[in-house]
Amino acid sequence: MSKLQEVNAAVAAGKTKAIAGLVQEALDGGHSAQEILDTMIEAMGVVGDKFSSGEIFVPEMLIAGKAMQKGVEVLKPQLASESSTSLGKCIIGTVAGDLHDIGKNLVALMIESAGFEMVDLGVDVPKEKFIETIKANPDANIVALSALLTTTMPAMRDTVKAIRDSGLTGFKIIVGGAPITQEFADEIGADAYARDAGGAAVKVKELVS
Ligand code: B12
Repeated sequence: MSKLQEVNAAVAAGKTKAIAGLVQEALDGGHSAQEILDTMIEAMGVVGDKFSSGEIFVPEMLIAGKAMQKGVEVLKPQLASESSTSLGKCIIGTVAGDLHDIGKNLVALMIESAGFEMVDLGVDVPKEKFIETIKANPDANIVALSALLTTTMPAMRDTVKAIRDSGLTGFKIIVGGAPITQEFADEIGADAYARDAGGAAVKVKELVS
């Protein structure tokens, strides 16, 4: 089994103790941080499919998520190249009712390394909290919303609407997450959509330029 396959298998099996060492070994063996991240994301896809088919349950999904987070910790220095320029401030959070944060954290990391100061509100963030935070940070020029469940897409829609209805201006809204599409982003009035963390960093730079 190659090192990348070992990393993949360790995430899928939720090996939270072994994962950091395996990721480090993969890096030392010459694999890029992006390659290692890609194989971990692929493993999470398999975990999701097994959950859908009833082969595994929430605890297994949770432990795989923990393993992935520990693996990402090791990759952070490689993924986030220090940026000396300041492009502004980004407020990020996972919308109300949604507890998924692995993807959101990756997006935050990539946007931060693109040169933005980050205000991370965490998960299950009510729309009122986004508005309150935008008011408290008048220098914020990006608001980023994440949703991983089809059932929380309406909360994303409500959040964008509430932010627009608040009359606050001076920032752009970017949305993303597995069930989100460009079409949905357009429909709910977001300014931008990106499919993954790398794309999010590119998009936010475009939005403020
Ligand atoms: C790990 C996991 C969990 C963990 C979350 C742990 C954590 N700290 O995040 C736990 C166990 C808590 C969990 C719970 C549940 N989950 Co879950 N989970 C997953 C799983 C396996 C992996 C998610 C993940 O981390 N992927 C890896 C990251 C890197 O990818 P990502 O999140 O998609 O993020 C990338 C992009 O989407 C994008 N992105 C993300 N956010 C943003 C934001 C912006 C602004 C932008 C631009 C881009 C962007 O960039 C990211 C990086 O490239 C997925 C399956 C899957 N394939 O996604 C199911 C999945 C999302 N879960 C699912 C379900 C059903 C649930 C539960 C309802 C299960 C239950 N019965 O309780 C609960 C809901 C809890 C809640 N209220 O939120 C379903 C959703 C189905 C649907 N269509 O709605 C999935 C798809 C599994 C499945 N196939 O059925 N889950």
